[in-house]
Amino acid sequence: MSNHLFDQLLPQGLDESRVFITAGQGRDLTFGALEARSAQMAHALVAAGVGPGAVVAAQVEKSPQAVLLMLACLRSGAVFLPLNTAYTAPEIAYFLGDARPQVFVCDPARLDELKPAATGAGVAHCWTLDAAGEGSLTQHAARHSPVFANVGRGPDDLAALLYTSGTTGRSKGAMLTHANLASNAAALCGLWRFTRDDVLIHALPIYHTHGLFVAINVALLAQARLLFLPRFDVNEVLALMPGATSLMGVPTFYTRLIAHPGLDRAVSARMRLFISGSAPLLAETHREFSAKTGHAILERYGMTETGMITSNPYDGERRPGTVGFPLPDVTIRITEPATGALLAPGEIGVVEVRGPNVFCGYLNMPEKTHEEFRADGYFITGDLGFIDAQDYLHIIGRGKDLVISGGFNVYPKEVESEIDLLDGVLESAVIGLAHPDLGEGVTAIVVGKPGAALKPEAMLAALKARLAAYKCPKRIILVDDLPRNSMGKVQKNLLRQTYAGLYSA
Ligand code: MCA
Ligand code: AMP
Repeated sequence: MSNHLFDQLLPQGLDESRVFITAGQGRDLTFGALEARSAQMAHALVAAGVGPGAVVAAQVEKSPQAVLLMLACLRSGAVFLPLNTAYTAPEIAYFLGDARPQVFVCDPARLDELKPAATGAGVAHCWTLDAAGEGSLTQHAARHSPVFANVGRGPDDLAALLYTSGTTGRSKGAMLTHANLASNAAALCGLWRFTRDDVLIHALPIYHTHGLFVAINVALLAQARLLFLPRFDVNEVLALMPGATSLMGVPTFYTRLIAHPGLDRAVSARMRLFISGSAPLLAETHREFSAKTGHAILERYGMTETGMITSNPYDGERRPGTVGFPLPDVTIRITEPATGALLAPGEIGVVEVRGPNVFCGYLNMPEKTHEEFRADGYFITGDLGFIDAQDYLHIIGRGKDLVISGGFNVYPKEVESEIDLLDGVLESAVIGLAHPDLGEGVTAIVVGKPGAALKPEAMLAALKARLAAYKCPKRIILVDDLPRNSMGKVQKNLLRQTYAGLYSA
């Protein structure tokens, strides 16, 4: 039966002996193995009661087997829910409770800690998978046939569920269809000219759109090869560069590469494409990289809810400080945030997007979904920008209260809610401040209750038990009160000005 996304990613008749993922120490995965072993995993999922539309959640380290799990979900008709490995047990409990998966796969080292959350959410099977690709998932799969008749799935069926943080503090599960993912992968593969000759350095995590759907799906479509690194390590990336053709990364990858003495024209001579996204790439970083390597970084812009929206051109000028043009089939417009009225070129407003890439709603949140779409189907991104005279989109800020740290989104409200629960805290304001490595550093400004002796280190330790490490403030600043406007609203702009140079010292 036809399975919309899988049939495009892994069409029949592929050269089975070609290597798709190189992960070191005999852990390469060929296209043949991809087909056979994802079939075994799909059987295991079906045997565990996974039917069309069932959710399979995974909080696992990066490995080729984690990619097999994503493919097995597609094949069995399931909805794949990848979860950031930094999430704590309380965070996991929320996601499982909201998504109600049939199967949850986690790292064996965290099984005891996370099992109560899974049981509480009514998860039928809790399996394991470690960084080496071992665990009960692999054991279950090994018992099954390497041939699997894919469950039929059409373009509008759900393929994945990805949580994005919410401005109100509650994360929202963005529901992505087969067509959303297939159309975006095809557009990017063409636009960025990926072919069988490409070797992509893959140093991103695989639980977000960037590392999962942009990097892996584009490489699959092109039948290119991935060099899998467990995480970004500047020395390892430089060591792989002479044998590679492309890199996808967040701006922090590029600032760290620029700061390394090993980055030069010689090491990057065989590379044809450096792509950046997930957070703003400073024009200065673009220019410095170009000066050291001769390569113009190609910046693109996207969101979990939409996949990629715009990209600088492959040929043509890759203009620093801009995110380029809409992808084929995607349309964007700039509107007045409050009214939705269309703005003229050059005017700053909120970016809206429509196209086959745009998700179909937030799980269990029909009202939130309704609020974020215009009546004519445009999705309101919450990013502020303008379109210049040559049609390049510039993102100049965010209408939403959001901090992007090293490419990870942090919603201040979520962090403030946890800080406010700590003993002795009266109130808090969380802001993002310019950070030389992470782009923005999460910073908490905290007011104590009268007489309370707050200790930032102890506060941080308590926060780390509740919040993923990347969401925890890099600095906590204690103050007597927060600046407020006449309406009583905390003036975060003033706080951002006051502490602007905090991380540059
Ligand atoms: C790690 N830490 C961080 C971050 N990463 N803190 C703040 N922000 C971060 N991004 C914490 C660690 O837990 C650790 O805390 C401490 O900082 C030191 O970590 P370090 O060794 O410097 O971190 P790293 O392992 O080198 O990671 C930095 C990184 C990584 C390479 C920038 O965060 C990364 O790979 N980011 C990519 C994110 C990404 O894929 N975003 C795409 C999503 P402690 O010492 O307390 O334990 S957005 C998306 O998909 C949209 C659609 C799009 O447009 O792409
Ligand atoms: P996420 O919710 O993780 O999907 O993050 C999406 C957000 O990342 C967007 O709404 C933007 O604010 C930001 N983003 C992604 N790419 C870029 C970029 N190239 N420049 C500026 N912001 C970006």
